[in-house]
Amino acid sequence: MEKIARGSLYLVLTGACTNGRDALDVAQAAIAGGINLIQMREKDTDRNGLLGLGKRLGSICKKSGVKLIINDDPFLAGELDADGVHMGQEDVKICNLEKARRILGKERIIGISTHSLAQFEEANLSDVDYIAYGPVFKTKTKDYFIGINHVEKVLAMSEKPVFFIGGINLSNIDELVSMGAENIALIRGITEAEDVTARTREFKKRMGKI
Ligand code: 3NM
Repeated sequence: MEKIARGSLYLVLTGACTNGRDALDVAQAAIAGGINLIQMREKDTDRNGLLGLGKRLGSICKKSGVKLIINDDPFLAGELDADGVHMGQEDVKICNLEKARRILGKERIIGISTHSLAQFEEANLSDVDYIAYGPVFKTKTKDYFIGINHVEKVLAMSEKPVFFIGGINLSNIDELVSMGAENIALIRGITEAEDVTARTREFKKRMGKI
């Protein structure tokens, strides 16, 4: 089976962006709506906190066949027996991809963020299982965005599944899908929805997956 199914919707879960709701409840609701992967992305939580949250998220995800990806830290991903790790451009300076692969083995997922064509080209040649490309739209998480001009180029050259990320919502997803985007990753488009399950389902529908 492919590590990343075509047409995957990827929730990057950050507790600070849930409008005060429990991150686990939001995860559960997204799972009910058909989310395919969840990333635990908590930049301000200490390791013990991450271990606790990661265990609880892992158990929810396992029950429903959703993949759990841990942000930044392959050691933590291994310790949690998660499905994989997501590495940022800064993370790979601390732990390079070869080392991450040695820690996690070839069955687990390694994904990487890219923010330019040059970074994408480099990632495309490396041992990763998916490439995230963005921010494609304006997002509160980053102070810049790279736009959608190169979306088709990136898709044409890619050897791996590509997740587009950054500011994706119901008003702009159709444009991405019409350009050929198959996989989408997002935070607020899902975590800030009043009805997380319905919103997740709507994204899947727009992606042609319902
Ligand atoms: N990474 P939202 S954009 C976590 O471009 C993250 O690498 C990005 O949140 C990248 O869907 C981003 O709320 C934020 O814009 C995604």
